[in-house]
Amino acid sequence: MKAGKDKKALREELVVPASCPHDCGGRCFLKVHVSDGVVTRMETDDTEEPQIRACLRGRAYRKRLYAEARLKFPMKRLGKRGEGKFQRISWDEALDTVANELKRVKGSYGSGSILFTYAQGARGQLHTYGTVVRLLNLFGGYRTRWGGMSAQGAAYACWATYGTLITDESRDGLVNSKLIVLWAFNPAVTVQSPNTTYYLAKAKEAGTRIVCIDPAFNETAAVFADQWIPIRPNTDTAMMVAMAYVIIRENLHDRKFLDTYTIGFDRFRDYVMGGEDGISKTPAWAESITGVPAAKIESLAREYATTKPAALIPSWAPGRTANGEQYHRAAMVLCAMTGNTGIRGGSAAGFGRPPLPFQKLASYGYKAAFPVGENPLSKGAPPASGLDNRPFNRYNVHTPRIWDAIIKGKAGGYPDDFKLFYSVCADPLNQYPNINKGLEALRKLEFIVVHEQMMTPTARYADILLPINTHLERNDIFAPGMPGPYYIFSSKAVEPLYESKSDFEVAAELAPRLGIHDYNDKTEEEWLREIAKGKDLAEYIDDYDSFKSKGIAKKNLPESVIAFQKQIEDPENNPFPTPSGKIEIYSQRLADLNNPKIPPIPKYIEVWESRNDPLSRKYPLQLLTTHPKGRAHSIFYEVSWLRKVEPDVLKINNADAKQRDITDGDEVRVFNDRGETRLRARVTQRILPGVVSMNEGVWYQPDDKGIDRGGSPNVLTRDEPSPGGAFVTNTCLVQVEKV
Ligand SMILES: Nc1nc2c(c(=O)[nH]1)N[C@H]1C(S)=C(S)[C@@H](COP(=O)(O)OP(=O)(O)OC[C@H]3O[C@@H](n4cnc5c(=O)[nH]c(N)nc54)[C@H](O)[C@@H]3O)O[C@H]1N2
Ligand SMILES: Nc1nc2c(c(=O)[nH]1)N[C@H]1C(S)=C(S)[C@@H](COP(=O)(O)OP(=O)(O)OC[C@H]3O[C@@H](n4cnc5c(=O)[nH]c(N)nc54)[C@H](O)[C@@H]3O)O[C@H]1N2
Ligand SMILES: [Mo]
Repeated sequence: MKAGKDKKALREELVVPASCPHDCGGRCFLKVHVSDGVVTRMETDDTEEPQIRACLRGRAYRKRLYAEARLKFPMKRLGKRGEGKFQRISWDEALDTVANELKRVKGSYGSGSILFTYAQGARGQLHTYGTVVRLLNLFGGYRTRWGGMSAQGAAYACWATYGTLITDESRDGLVNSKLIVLWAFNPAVTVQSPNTTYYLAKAKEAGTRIVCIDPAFNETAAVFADQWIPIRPNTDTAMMVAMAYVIIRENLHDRKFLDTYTIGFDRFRDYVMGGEDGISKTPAWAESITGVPAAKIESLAREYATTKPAALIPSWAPGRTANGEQYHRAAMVLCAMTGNTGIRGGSAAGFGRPPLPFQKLASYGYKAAFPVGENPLSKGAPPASGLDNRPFNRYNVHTPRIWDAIIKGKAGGYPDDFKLFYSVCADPLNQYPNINKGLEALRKLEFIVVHEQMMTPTARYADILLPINTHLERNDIFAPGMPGPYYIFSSKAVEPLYESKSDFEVAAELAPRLGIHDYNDKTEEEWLREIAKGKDLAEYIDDYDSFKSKGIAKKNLPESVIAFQKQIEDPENNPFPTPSGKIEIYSQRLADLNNPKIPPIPKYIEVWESRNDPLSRKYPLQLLTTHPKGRAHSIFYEVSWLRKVEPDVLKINNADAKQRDITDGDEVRVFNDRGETRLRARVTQRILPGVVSMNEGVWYQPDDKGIDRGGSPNVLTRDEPSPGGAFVTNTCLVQVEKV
């Protein structure tokens, strides 16, 4: 405490509203207690239900704010890339170096040799990677990545089937469902839309039956499920197709719905019943693929077709597999076959977005209100919703191929030879598949600049490392991560720590060094006032000042909002936004691609690295990498409290462990031809034999032999997209041995 001041006055607490800005499907309300310029504790929403209640991550934020891993000063690299040796420099030196390198690389090789990677580390309306995008657009452009890491499979399937990503009902609708099928969906941990578990609890109280389908007996299954159906990873489409078989055979499908709202059901039926390829997709057929007993598939199919309304909610995780889009397409067809699309308490099994403000985005990805301008190098690129991915690759790099693109450049068919790597709000080395290839790529570049809050695995590879402040050190407006009816004003609680600045300030200070004089003409406060008046926000925010002091602008919806409600109630006047105006069970646009891996109707297609792959003799276990309870990806890894709540372990079934002489708590090596990591085993019956699972987002921590000692799964995963463009981090064969 500073001398000379009144102790009592200093202890007087300030409580400011805030949120948590990271890449999580939540976005909750926090009350930050500040004493003498220091955050002392955090609380959350304690008003009437439905609250916007923060989880353990948000409530541990004080530990992130003051984490040891925080970057304190601008730094330049000493020693080799990745060695982690840095020297403190001044902001002037850091910004001059970045500006000079940008100018040098642009001058020598052209703007296309600047590769900008970003992610959703900060999802404000003002403070995001977009602040740097604006700068680089004004500077003449850059190449970047295309394709979402989370759900490109789901997005692709939605565009093909529905023509939009706004496909679902708000979560409050769950209380109207008579049956809820959570397909690989674990909202007790993996937050997707605020309050999902609150409404699941309400539904359960009302007597709704809840079924969970997952190779793991996950936390949601443990708390909510009446039935857990374990399934072999990456085989979900086979089970769905067999459910369709039962429904058709027993004549339980809703013909009127199919006739009115869909096209191509006949073609799908032909495939399912065996007319197309001579194979009837019976429950017995599916049992041999999925490991789910035929009788269970039959009874779930019957129950799903005869209980109305029923909500089949597929998560994105099985979409992050080598043929992930088929799983999403098949789920959508089941919804249509049972007439559950666009009705209260039903589900369209879509992307997960209801028609709520701000989330009314047609595109996939996060878009802040802050204007970023146009990238001159992306002029003429097709709209994100295109189903032919080839044209995208002429402009930018498919996200999982970034490392390959840096290594091979134009000679490998990529749009440029990349020289300068610019990373903002992202941890690509850690989060993209195939870390070992990533290391090779990062070593090859001429210059790497990283804007970061923490010393992450990517940050360790920077040549210039710029310390960015957290949202508690600046003001911003937040929308829910996945839709919900509210906005949050997140206030600056403390002054920026150490020498940190926001990405926005950094971009604004780089601008004149790059000869750009129209980057910004407003203060943070002026921007936020303007943003609050913008489209969608103004529906919620009447008065900026009271929003700012209360911290929340929320609507209590009288009833759930439902995508496609109009299409269902009045189909004559409301076509679906597809070429045919119908739900496209058969998609001519997919047929035109002529790619057997993306057929025009959903089909079960075996993945590479499946249990039947010859590679499985060497690497017999299927690895899943799930989203952690204590983190948003790698964010919060720096908070040791949270690592204690949920240690990062390898979940392995007792039978597989016994074969390998592994007991609970043993250190194990998990490996394949791409890499190796070591961590502790959790021997458990909560995972199917033949399957192992670990958390994504653990910081990569190589020892001097290059073996990861953290338990970071992306040393194992393959950097190849699915045919529709998804990350495939849930398709991966490994072997496990006791160390
Ligand atoms: N094996 C495997 N890999 C996966 C996944 C998986 O399931 N399995 N999931 C994938 C998915 S769905 C996703 S979305 C990606 C996530 O990939 P990323 O978004 O790259 O991962 P994060 O860990 O969220 O990294 C965000 C970084 O932004 C930083 N940050 C936070 N706020 C700010 C800020 O204001 N400014 C700046 N400059 N930086 C900030 C954080 O410190 C953090 O290091 O990972 C993908 N990778
Ligand atoms: N706590 C927390 N919440 C988050 C995030 C986070 O990092 N932490 N990240 C957010 C982001 S960016 C995203 S994209 C979403 C991701 O949300 P999801 O895609 O739902 O991701 P996961 O948690 O990886 O997986 C959910 C379940 O899928 C199962 N699963 C994996 N593969 C298969 C399969 O082939 N078949 C079946 N049937 N099940 C399978 C896993 O066992 C797991 O129980 O979560 C968001 N919410
Ligand atoms: Mo994600």
